[in-house]
Amino acid sequence: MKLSAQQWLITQEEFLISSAQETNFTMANGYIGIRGTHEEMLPGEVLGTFVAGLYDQSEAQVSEFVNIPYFWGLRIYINRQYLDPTVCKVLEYKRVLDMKQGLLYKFIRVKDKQGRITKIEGYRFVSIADRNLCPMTYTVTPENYDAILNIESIMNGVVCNTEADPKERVKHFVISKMTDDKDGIYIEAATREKDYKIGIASSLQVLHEGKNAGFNRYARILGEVMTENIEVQVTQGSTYTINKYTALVSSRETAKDNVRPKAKALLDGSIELGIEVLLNKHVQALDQLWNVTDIKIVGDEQADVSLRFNLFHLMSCANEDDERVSIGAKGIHGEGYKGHVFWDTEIFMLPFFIYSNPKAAKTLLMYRYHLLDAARDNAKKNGYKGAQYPWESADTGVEETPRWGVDYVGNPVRIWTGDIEYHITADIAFAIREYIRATDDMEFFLRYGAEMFLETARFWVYRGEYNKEMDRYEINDVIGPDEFHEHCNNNCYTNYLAKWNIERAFEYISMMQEQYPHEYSRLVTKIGLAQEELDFWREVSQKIYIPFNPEDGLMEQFEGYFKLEDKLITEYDENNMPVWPEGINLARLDEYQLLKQADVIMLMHLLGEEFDMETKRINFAYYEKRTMHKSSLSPSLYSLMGVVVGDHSKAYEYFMRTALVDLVDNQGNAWLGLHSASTGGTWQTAVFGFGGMSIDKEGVLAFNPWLPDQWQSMEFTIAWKKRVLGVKITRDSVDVKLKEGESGLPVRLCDQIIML
Ligand code: IFM
Repeated sequence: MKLSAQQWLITQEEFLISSAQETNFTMANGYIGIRGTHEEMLPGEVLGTFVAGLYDQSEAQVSEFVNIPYFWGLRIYINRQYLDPTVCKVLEYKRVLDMKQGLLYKFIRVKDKQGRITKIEGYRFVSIADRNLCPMTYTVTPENYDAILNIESIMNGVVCNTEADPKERVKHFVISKMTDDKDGIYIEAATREKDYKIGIASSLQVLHEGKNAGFNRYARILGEVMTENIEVQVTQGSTYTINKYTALVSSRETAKDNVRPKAKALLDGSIELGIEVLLNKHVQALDQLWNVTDIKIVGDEQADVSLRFNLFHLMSCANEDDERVSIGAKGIHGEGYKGHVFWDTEIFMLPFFIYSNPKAAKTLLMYRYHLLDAARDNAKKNGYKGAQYPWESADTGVEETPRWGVDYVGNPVRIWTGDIEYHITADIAFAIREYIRATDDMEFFLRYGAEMFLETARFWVYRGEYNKEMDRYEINDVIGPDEFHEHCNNNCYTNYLAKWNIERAFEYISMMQEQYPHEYSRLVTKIGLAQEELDFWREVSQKIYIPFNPEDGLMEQFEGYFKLEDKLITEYDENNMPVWPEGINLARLDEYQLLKQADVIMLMHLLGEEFDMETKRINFAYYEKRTMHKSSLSPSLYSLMGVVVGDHSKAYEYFMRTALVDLVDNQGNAWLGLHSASTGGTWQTAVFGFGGMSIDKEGVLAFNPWLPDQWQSMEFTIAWKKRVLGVKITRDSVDVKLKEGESGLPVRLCDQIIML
């Protein structure tokens, strides 16, 4: 294996234990995610292995992503003495995330206390081609000694969730089986609440010049740890290969009693193929994704590589073959937010998939469709009709937001988002429309999308409260995207999208009545929607109150917002993040106009065509000075809206802040997992912001780019209405080519329409 060219690599040169780096070096394939800890399981490292969609509650407040047994353990002993890299002198060290090949490479030369120098080099990956397989291979060279090496492969069940917090710590599984199959070992865990079975079969080989060189193989059961050991007589200067094959299967995808046979069969099959073939298959599958995903920026290496890093991890989160999972706020890269799915997926990540891998986008929307009944139950439980999607979602679709957390100063605090952050319901409707607009996938729309769209619209109709005095419908006691302010009335973003959801539902209804009468009547029968009810919908949609002052052009984030104490941001820290203005009481953030994250500006991005440029400019200028970007969902929005309104001054800075959020850990919480919304925000900033890509009023794909000073060009690929387009933007040109699909497609380049 040869490492790829520099623009594909993220390199760690220094031997250190960094939990942020563990996130950055996570290997994931949409099915499994394994954090980038070292194989030796070093002190201070927190092991993290997750299976998408595998949640369990046990003693936790709510269902959470189960941190399953860690199986990438590997230690080397020289004459039975552990070669501990934290005790040895590290002579050379490098770990490299090779994004082109989707692997984590390691090179280390260490000298132990006896002066013995050992070189270890190799890589590990989780296969995109065969999602259950997680192979690793290392070569070991004793540079100045002969010895017997003991190679110990470890499967470690001594892991739990929220390890660092004694109160929240939970062990979600018991080890239910451990067997030594003579040619490998097997452990099986069973989750304690839901009884999911997780079977892991693993096998170790030690080779010299392609031939088996190991002797004295034995397995050990050590409580919740199981090891497989092989000894090998090594001679100075010779190189030995350690292959560790692993197959993981869970009862999410097969019958419980088939978990073990399936894991074993997959393991045997992978050994037969060998590591190189497995790697080739994986790289080929990845290549196909990169062909439609990669973005090349010429003139700015840091932007180029860090953008690619975001794309790599975002695409590693999706499994286009599993409609029962979505992507959590922290990817499959950590325990943060308990693996839950938020609006982050539909609003921040989904556009990337819509325009690069529509099949994966559809799968993500199908996750919501499969949980539509749960959303209906949720609405009903809260006294409404229609479908109310949970703010935090896991596998069943019930509301999973924990009720308690801690605030910025460490005080216990009631979390209200699960009760009143309603906008996610409209966000999902918005995402459905975005998918349809870009793909024309009417089959999806008629079978699934329309039902979700109408049921979400229906929710808003009943969530509205009629204010007789003002003759308007209000949506009170909510949290909008900016979570510093809770229990707000008439949050502009929420109300606007609620109205939009109902109005677009009417458009879809007319379209279906005209073009798909049969499907329409099937749908209204299924959801029990009568014409009289639609009259009520119409009345509500026309009267939903939107807090907007036409005199100064400002949208008021929520009723009463402008009366709050006004503190402006004037200082920025070394990461260019806003510093709290002086005199702020962090326990009373609701008393100020300061925002946690984009709110009105978010709305103007999503529904760009509904606002004129002047309104966008006025609101951008107002809210930018008050946004603290305490959520990683925020900077990308200000970057791309900065470009839209022609305030380029900070567009690049905000872009880099977003692109580097995990790489330089500028929010200080990368250890919790990938900032997956921000990865999508990075893509959106590049394509919608700098690339200026939008859909114009006639539904034509349009490009009106602006490139940061140092960028000479940017190239990307777009999936659009069953075609694939290649886009190249230079400082003075935009070129769009049809790469695949039918010709005769109109595209707008700045003010000119061309036909592809
Ligand atoms: O969905 C976000 C929210 O907007 C801000 N707090 C974190 C959530 C998960 O990323």
